[in-house]
Amino acid sequence: MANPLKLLSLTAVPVSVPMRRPLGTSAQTIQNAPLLLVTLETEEGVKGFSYAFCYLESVARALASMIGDLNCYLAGQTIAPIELSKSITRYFKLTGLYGPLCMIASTIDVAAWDALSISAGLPLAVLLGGACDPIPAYNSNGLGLMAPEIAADEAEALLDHGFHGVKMRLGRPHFAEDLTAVRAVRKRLPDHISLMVDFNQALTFADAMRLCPALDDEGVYWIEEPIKHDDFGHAAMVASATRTPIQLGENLVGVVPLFEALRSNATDFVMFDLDRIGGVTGWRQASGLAASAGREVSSHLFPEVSAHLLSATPTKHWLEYVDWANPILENPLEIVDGKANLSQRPGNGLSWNPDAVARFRIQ
Ligand code: SMN
Ligand code: MG
Repeated sequence: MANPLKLLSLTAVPVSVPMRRPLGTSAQTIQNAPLLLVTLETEEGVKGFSYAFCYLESVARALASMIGDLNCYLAGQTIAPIELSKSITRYFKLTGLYGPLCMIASTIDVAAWDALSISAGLPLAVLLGGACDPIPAYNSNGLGLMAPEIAADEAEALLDHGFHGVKMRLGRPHFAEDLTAVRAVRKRLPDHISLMVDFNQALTFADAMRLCPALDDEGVYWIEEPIKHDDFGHAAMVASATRTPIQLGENLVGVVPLFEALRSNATDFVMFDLDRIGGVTGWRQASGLAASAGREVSSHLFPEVSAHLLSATPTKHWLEYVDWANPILENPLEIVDGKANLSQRPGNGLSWNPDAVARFRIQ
């Protein structure tokens, strides 16, 4: 039978949700998560949900108004994500589909796949061919650029719920300070706990060639984004000079740069950001590329939906867990023994708590 779902409306509500543990990166400190909550309604009454993490409140506000315009443009179209994606690409042909605009396209795609899996009566992971088993997660809340002993205390606290990994941010003005913090955290964590570190692109190429190998004997599981995220040629040199695996991918927009990163051996592992890689549709294409290049795939943010996608990713690796959306979710993602329990309901498991949405709404 032909897919009967047709898009009736798209609505978006920007919210700013206080974070339990602020995130101090080398680029910016984030205290509140600005989220854009998107609801896609179909003529058949099925609703699909998704959210974008917008980094800035101003971006969440701006994207909400663009979703309003796209609502008029897409109304009446069949919920066929590949076709919807072509329509959205055409809509943004002259602006280019980059930066926050690609978040809009991805978020609509995620909501469309949610509606499809709800109408099929299947969890998203199952619809995509995954097993729906629990996914190993590392706790990526907090652990920003803080004093070494405070970081060690926070790292220990982040092991609640049985997490087997945590990620700390690096990129202080002097590497000696980063090293002291890494040593303090590593010393406090049991040996079997993986410690990821994330520079958020803070290093120059020349510094990375020196400083990444300097972390090789410090018990670090991966080194994330040491240099500018799209400098693949230099990243490949850093990766071959460093025994610790290099991780990058959160800033890759669509599959073309991923293909380039893989082809130039810029990274040992890859991570996909659901809202930059192109939603569920983009992730599926990207996971095929990663599998063909023999690279393990982790997720970046959006743990609720990314858990479904990892479940259906042949080379799945780690889920990045953050609790930032929990206050506005009716059913926050459950972590048991360090693994994320995928929602077994049809769809991706997202739905909004109306009281919380009203409370945190950006005016
Ligand atoms: C990050 C996530 C969200 C905002 C800023 C930085 C970070 C990560 O790079 O990988 O978690
Ligand atoms: Mg990162």
